[in-house]
Amino acid sequence: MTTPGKFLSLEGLEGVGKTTNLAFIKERVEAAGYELVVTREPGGTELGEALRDVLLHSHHSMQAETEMLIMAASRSEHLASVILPALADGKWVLSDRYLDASLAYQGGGRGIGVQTVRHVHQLAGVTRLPDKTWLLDMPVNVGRERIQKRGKLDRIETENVAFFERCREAYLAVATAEPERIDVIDASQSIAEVQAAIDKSLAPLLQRID
Ligand code: T5A
Repeated sequence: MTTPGKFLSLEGLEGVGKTTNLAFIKERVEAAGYELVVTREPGGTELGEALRDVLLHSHHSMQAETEMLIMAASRSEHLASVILPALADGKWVLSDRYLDASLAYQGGGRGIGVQTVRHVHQLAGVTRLPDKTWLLDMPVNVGRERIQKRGKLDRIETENVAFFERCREAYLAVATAEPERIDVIDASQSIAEVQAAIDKSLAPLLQRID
């Protein structure tokens, strides 16, 4: 029987370094002999990538609830058609954002409430949580400075500082409620320090028992 793989996710506000650290984690997991599927949200499937375009790059105005439901629809598809099959096949999965992003952005930022967002995801069949999540955390203004250097902002990135403060607060509250799953990492440190912290909590997961 195939041993199921592990499900990992990276979370945090804009510019905290999620993309920067994906390659590092991939290299570590593969060096330990596991196959890793790297994916992202919103997105991760053909339908999800189309929904990502609507969410981030379209000029449709949308209610907070509409945004949440599209995120949940994209995630439901992603979980059922990419994440769960890969895990069942013994592969590991690393997702650049997952459910916690909706708890933070739609639950906290948009003010829908974390419990309501969780409930909607249960209805959408999103019942699998990651085995390990790294929440890269740092003051809102530091991340904003990093992404502003990059140029054009997407629909959500143009929100104001108060919105991102609410997202950060919700992320930290979820991490406090689930300390076993979520490791909060100070993302204002150097890249090497951030990666050393990730490595420390990844190492025990990589130990083979077979
Ligand atoms: N969203 C998403 C929701 O509202 N609800 C949801 O459910 C989901 C899933 C998605 C957007 O959708 C929202 C949240 C977002 O607004 P995204 O594609 O995930 O967006 O993109 P962003 O979060 O915007 O990703 P970014 O590319 O902006 O940020 P990253 O990936 O965290 O940062 P990264 O790695 O690109 O780094 C940014 C810059 O900082 C430097 C890097 O070199 C780079 O230049 N950097 C550092 N510099 C100094 N020290 C460090 N430690 C550094 N780490 C990185």
